[in-house]
Amino acid sequence: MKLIGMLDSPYVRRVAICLKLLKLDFEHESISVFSTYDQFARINPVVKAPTLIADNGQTVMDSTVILQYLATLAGPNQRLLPTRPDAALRAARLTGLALAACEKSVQIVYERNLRPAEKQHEPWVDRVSTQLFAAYAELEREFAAAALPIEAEQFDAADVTVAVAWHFTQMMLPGMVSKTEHPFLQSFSELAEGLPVFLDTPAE
Ligand SMILES: N[C@@H](CCC(=O)N[C@@H](CS)C(=O)NCC(=O)O)C(=O)O
Repeated sequence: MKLIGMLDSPYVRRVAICLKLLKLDFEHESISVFSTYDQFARINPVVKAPTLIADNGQTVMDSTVILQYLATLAGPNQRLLPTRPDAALRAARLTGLALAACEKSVQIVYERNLRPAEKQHEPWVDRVSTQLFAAYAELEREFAAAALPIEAEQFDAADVTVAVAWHFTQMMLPGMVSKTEHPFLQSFSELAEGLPVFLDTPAE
């Protein structure tokens, strides 16, 4: 199995960390959807990171879809995607919020880095920023209200995704989402980023 994509993508990083938590063997090829577009296109013509090349050679994209497939390889007792309805609902809610935060962060980064200055559209950036702040405000409320995992073994894919999302936004848009106004997210992120599996899968 091969994971294609750069770890500075939160989507690639969440899959890489989950692969390790599931103890599944995989190779990682750090290919960029931008600087090595043609090389990426030869693997997946849609050029989306992450792309997983399964053992039979078929390619699969979209981090959530990839994680659903990986959970089946890990067996019914895997705990990355909870199956109990209350735990699954909470994981779905956290994952949706964290992925929205990733998407809004990526949209701001693309607007700032890919568009020429004269073509930037501030009302769009304002709208996306408001959505980004709302996603993190909701996540902070969720995290304030529940016990958080401490050991890597306690992390499910939703926990990984929240930690990766927060780190990504702080890395790509420093100062945009206040750390002091999100103390639960910030301390959860510090804990997660200090775990061996996160240190072994660096975003930078
Ligand atoms: N919903 C997708 C989003 C993946 C995504 O947008 N990845 C970015 C890299 S961070 C990408 O492939 N960008 C190139 C493009 O969209 O053309 C997922 O969860 O995997």
